[in-house]
Amino acid sequence: IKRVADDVRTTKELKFYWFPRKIAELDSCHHLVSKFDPDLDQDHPGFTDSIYRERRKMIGEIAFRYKYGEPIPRVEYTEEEIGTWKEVFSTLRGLYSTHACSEHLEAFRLLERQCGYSPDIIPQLEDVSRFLKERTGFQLRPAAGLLSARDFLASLAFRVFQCTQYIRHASSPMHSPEPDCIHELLGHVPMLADRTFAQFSQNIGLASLGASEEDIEKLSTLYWFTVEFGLCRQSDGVKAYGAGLLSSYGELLHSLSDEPERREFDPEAAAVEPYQDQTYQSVYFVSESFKDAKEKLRAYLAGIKRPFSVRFDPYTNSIEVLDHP
Ligand code: NLE
Ligand code: FE2
Repeated sequence: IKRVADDVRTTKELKFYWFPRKIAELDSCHHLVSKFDPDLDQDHPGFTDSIYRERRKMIGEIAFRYKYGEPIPRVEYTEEEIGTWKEVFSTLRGLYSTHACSEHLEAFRLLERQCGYSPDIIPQLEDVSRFLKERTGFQLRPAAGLLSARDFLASLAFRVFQCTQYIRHASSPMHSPEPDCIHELLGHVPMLADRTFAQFSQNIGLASLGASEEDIEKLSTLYWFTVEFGLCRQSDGVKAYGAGLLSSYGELLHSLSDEPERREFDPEAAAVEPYQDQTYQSVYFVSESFKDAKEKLRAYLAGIKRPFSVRFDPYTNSIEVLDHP
């Protein structure tokens, strides 16, 4: 205890990054990364499609205007958009029984029964958010695109998941380098309905608050190789739990084929492993179980230095800062 107190004193003058302490302050955590913007990225499948770009702008506006506490506005999806959803939903649904982890399968069945998941309708974020809130306390808020890692991770600390609402371009349904509602609804949402996984996600978020740039980079890489592209061992073999796999027919097959390398999950290694955000990963990390992953993560996070510590107060949805200089 003494050593900790000394550490705090020596770092007293350290400045740290602003972070939200109240859930409503997530209203200012929506900085976008322009990497995959269809207006700016020539390789985006929607770059030459002005109708698609207009649509993205319109749906993005919902996110920019959104304030915490409001119901998430519903989007009336077009026939073409529903067509894309249907194609991906039907193809992936068939693959889940052999490729998805049991937690995902179980939540997916619930979503079909209670939340209208089906090939014919794109579920609305507001309905899904209510469903999740009852299961694990997670809730959704709309995001206009790929967010900065700092903003995105900060929301996880509050059990808020920032969700895109537009859909991928119709020309590339089986893999998208950027998030879209297919990725969120088929990949992330079922996993966020699992208690252990929800805690795992929140813990990464809590560790990110006020962290150095270097630690944010490590945490988002760790997030990448677990929440996005993680595999886990189950009684009937290695299965996918990463949302980036569960929303991409192409990569889900690839991840469990003989092609990529699979390594035991080790947070120290996963936090610095180079990753691939344009196409399939060449390396995946395999966890023994969520419980095991959560424990390993906890040990790793305890080693990150910050001049203060944080605690989430679920009664007020706010962050308490302890040992503050
Ligand atoms: N590759 C995923 C998909 O096609 O759904 C999206 C990954 C977003 C990080
Ligand atoms: Fe994602």
